[in-house]
Amino acid sequence: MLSTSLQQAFNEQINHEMASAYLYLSMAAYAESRSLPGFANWMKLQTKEEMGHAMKLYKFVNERGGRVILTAMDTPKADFSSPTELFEEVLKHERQITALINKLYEATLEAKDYAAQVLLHWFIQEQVEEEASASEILETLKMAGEKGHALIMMDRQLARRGQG
Ligand code: OFO
Repeated sequence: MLSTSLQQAFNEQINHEMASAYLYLSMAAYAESRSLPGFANWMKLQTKEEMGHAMKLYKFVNERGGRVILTAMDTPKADFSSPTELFEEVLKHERQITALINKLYEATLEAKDYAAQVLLHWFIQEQVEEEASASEILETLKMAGEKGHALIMMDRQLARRGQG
């Protein structure tokens, strides 16, 4: 059985994951508006991944006899000055999520909730990948620049995400 305080902490993380999905969908919409379908593809797949994260936590809370309570989300950022700023925001956001996952993990250590710790090992590992992929794309954008050909190439590369 999940403790009351862990139940609340897990519900908060469900909110953060849903807010991540909402933010990435907003980023996808920005990319569509800039005629960058590859960037939009990457963001829409990211939205699905974040929904997956939220659902993993949702399932866990229910399996442990807890109660999922959903709460309001903030309006996500809609405007970005450039595709590079977009990925700067992705990386910043993922670093914030990593810090939240670490905090949640600390709460499970305090509560000696071993099952919750095992679940969070997956999230801790996932954050390593999330930060690495955002950082790699950001570095390429910085190196190659955002003008003409380089941006088109990057858009094509991001269009391939999810194609196996
Ligand atoms: Fe982007 O990893 Fe969940 O929030």
